[in-house]
Amino acid sequence: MPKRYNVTNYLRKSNMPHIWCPGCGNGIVTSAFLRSFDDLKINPDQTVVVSGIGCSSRVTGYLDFNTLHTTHGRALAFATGVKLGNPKLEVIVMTGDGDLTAIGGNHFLHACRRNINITTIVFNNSIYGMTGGQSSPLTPREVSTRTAPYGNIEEPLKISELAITAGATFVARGATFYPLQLEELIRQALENKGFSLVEAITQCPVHYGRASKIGGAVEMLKWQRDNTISMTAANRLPSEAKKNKILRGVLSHTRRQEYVEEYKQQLFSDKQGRY
Ligand SMILES: Cc1ncc(C[n+]2csc(CCOP(=O)(O)OP(=O)(O)O)c2C)c(N)n1
Ligand code: SF4
Repeated sequence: MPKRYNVTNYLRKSNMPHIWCPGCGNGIVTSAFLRSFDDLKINPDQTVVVSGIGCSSRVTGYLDFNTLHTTHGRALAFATGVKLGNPKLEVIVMTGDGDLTAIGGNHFLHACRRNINITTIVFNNSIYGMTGGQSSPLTPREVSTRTAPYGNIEEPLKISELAITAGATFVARGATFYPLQLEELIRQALENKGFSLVEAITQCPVHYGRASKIGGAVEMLKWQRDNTISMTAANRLPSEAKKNKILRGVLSHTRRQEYVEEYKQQLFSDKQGRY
């Protein structure tokens, strides 16, 4: 018997209908998050979900937690303040690839470097959805967007690899074609005591589907099926068979001291770490 989740209990039904287009992957990422949250039995009243600006960042309007819908690129800056102000809170950032890596890129690097206990879920649709399909730092080369009509000539950031290099202690990549794996990755990220990033590859059929010429939502999901591979499967394959495939799974899980803990110790070392 499949497990039943109370996902709809966490939604602000008064804010429905949502603004997301038919076929958009944002709902799949959101429900994967809610299932893992429900499974871990985290107290929603002790949880703060923070977002920036973008289609994906509208998620905070739909979640019945303590939510902060902040300014473009600044979700991690606000979240850092919340976590330092009250370290007992579970702090989660939900953000778009543009929000996190373009205008918010600097905050992202420093949150990874500090290893602050915040779980960040980035909806990676490889484009700016909300503003009409401009290139984001994650848009692949050659894709023609509103800001690169002759094709993107910039090398895309490898966001998960960047997070690992910058010091995040849990980094994973999932995709909306594989919602159960995505749920499991988010669960592990929420359990990690330190900075966690889950890169969720998701589809924006309206802008990226057209720009990339992949097509509509169904074709975009099939693209994920054909172009991504789980780490477990990849480990069994010869290198030629997994060439050019995007890896899904836990890419890195390390341990080191969490920022707020160390900050507390330094501040209150004479008072046994009372905060
Ligand atoms: C300071 C500032 N600059 C630019 C914008 C315009 N803007 C709003 S959303 C957005 C991009 C959103 O893209 P992304 O974060 O990838 O989210 P998506 O809409 O694709 O989910 C931009 C540039 C803004 N709101 N504020
Ligand atoms: S524009 Fe794209 S990202 Fe935004 S809601 Fe529509 S499909 Fe989703």
